[in-house]
Amino acid sequence: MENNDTIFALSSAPGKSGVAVVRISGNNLSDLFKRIINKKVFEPRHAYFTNFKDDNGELIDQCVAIFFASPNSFTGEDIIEIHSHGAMAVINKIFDFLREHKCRIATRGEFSKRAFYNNKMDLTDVDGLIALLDAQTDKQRTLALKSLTGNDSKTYADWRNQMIEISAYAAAILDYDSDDLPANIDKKILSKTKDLLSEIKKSMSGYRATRAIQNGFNIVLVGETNVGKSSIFNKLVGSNRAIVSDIAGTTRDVVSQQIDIDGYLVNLSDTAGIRDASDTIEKIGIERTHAEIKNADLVIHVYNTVPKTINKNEINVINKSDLLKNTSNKTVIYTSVLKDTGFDKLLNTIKNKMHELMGGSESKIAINERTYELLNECVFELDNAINKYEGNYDIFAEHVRRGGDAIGKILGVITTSEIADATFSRLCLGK
Ligand SMILES: Nc1nc2c(ncn2[C@@H]2O[C@H](COP(=O)(O)OP(=O)(O)OP(=O)(O)O)[C@@H](O)[C@H]2O)c(=O)[nH]1
Ligand SMILES: [Mg+2]
Repeated sequence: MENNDTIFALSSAPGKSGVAVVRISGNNLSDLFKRIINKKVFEPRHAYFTNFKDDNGELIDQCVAIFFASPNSFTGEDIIEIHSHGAMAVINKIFDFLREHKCRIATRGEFSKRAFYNNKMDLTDVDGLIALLDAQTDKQRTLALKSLTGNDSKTYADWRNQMIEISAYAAAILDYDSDDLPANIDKKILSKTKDLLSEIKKSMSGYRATRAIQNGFNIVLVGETNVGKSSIFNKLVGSNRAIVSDIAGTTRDVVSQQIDIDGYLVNLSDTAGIRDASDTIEKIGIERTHAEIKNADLVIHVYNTVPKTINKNEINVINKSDLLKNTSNKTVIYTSVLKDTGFDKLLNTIKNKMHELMGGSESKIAINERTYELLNECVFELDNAINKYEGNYDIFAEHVRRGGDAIGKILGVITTSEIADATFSRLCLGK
């Protein structure tokens, strides 16, 4: 623990609201609680209505206050929650009162940091909490909750325990008589390590899916000028966000908007139409289109007639189908912004493509940049154990042990203060 200060923060959103929640955490807060509710005795986890007064006897607000006794609280310390009216004037007055009672304002993520140091959460739980607070779509919410409720911690702890066991057996091969060890222990630990390595690698393949859920799928509309990319973009985002005109080369910059498709966050981008442009600005726009394509998870290629060659990795849309007599090609999707046709089919195809990109199933664990790096470290060590030990079980044991340490860092069981600090600073105030 860094210090024993009593800390407080506004845990609800700042600004005017119906109810505001101020949270206080520290050791032995019962006297402070008695003072707030103006009672000599109380029970934890009961809601007390109080005419909350400052030290001059002036009413601050009519509030509800709850006491959570250590260790059964979010931080593991005593916690007081004050539910007041959500006016800044009230909140400021409560803050003044708390400052006068030797409390200080919490730093970003300080509540969670205390929960971590009091073993209430491990770092993957904190990662889950950060992701949940950032969640905009339903898929983000469910993925974050899986991680927050300890699902990932169990998987990591299991992997780590297996590595500790394997490493202990490997070290024992040198120190003990083979009669004292389980039969074929050398073969067993090798095959166990291989199984573990493939399981970890498999889980890592879900990183793309997890990242797409967390940061959004990048879907980009491309095609020649004037085919109706901006019109389709506007149709999909549901507003006239991009300029539409019959002048070829209307869109010059990338226009992006976030939308929710089937619970997935999508970053949809409209781009400058591709042609042999002579105009300098249009040329830059076309360069940007190519950059967007590189960064895209999915490309929607818009045409006005069926092209000779079709790229199967893209969704091929033939727009302005109202002007066509023949709309029978099965490998493309015909749309008309003018007649408002074909968009159900287009949306369904986008949904199916997204599911396909996710590999059918979403990852067992929620992986972020921090955990991905450490998983890579683990894979590197297990790879080395298997391929470089050359009969030396001390080397084998050491690599597997390091692999286990990498997982320990994911959980925060093995931690440096930099890792913890970097994680907590991503939280908001009051968490
Ligand atoms: N008939 C018909 N016209 C359409 C349709 N969709 C778009 N248009 C018209 O086609 C013209 C070009 O549309 P935009 O959406 O600006 O085309 P764009 O591909 O974004 O063009 P650039 O930005 O220049 O690359 C406009 O006049 C639209 O009204 C359609 O489905 N049918
Ligand atoms: Mg356009």
